Amino acid sequence: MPRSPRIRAVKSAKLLTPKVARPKRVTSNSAKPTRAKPKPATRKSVPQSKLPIELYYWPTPNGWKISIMLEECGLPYVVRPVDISKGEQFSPQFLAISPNDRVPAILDPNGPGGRPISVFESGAILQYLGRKTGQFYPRDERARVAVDEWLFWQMGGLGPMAGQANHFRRYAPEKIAYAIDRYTNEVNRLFGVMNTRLATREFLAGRYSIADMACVGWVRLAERMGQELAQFPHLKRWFETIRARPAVKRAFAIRVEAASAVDMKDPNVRAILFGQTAR
Ligand SMILES: N[C@@H](CCC(=O)N[C@@H](CS)C(=O)NCC(=O)O)C(=O)O
Repeated sequence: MPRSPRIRAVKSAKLLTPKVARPKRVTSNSAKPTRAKPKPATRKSVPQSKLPIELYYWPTPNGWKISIMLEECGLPYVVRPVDISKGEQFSPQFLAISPNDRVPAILDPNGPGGRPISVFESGAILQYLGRKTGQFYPRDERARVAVDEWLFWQMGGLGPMAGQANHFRRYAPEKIAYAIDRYTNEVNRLFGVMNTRLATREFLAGRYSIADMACVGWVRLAERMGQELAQFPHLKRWFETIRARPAVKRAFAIRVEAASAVDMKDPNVRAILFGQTAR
């Protein structure tokens, strides 16, 4: 029997309303660390180390990267849905931890030095969790460079190109052939690059790593980007191997009810998601 995902709550659409005591101070990477005075333990207070990581999440390929990593590492976490169709990504509380108004982000109550830390950008989160746990992100420099190469390849190439292919194929009000062909072809080229790489190794950087976790969600949605996995036999084998992992199954099984109810034809939703300019 597959274990259920290691999460405490998935239904709450209320942003930043943790069920556990919230840490007093969040130290972001850019902020100067502040030494918090140790508080005398009371019966009601929850020790920092026992607090789960908060995952600010929406069920998309970028969100899956992090739920997969948390599941793979067996880290306790709580899902905080951020309803991007309602504009919750622009709330001041969320912007304080994710200034790019995008999910995913995490808040780790037990960060470096035992103090809370928030992290945004899925690649940075994967690297942080890899360093924190010593898992799926090798310490050996040569092995780490290989993981970084494929992680950055995903962040700068596969993710953005697949995102645009999806947009122009499914959401653009006019079917612009040039844009559809441009991004569909680019995703096809990138799938080909992965397929060639995977012809000679089991995973992108040799061993299963955060680089594979970064890519798998985009391959899962291949059809939406106009791709046929049968064209890429090594990529298909890789995808099926990863999809069969119990942790990945648990991550993909997380349901956020509000997300299933989003109507992408709703003019309000479209204005929020597709009408963004500088604020
Ligand atoms: N580079 C960012 C991209 C994150 C991103 O694009 N997230 C999307 C969901 S997949 C989002 O938050 N969209 C909200 C919006 O478009 O307003 C990362 O990898 O974390």
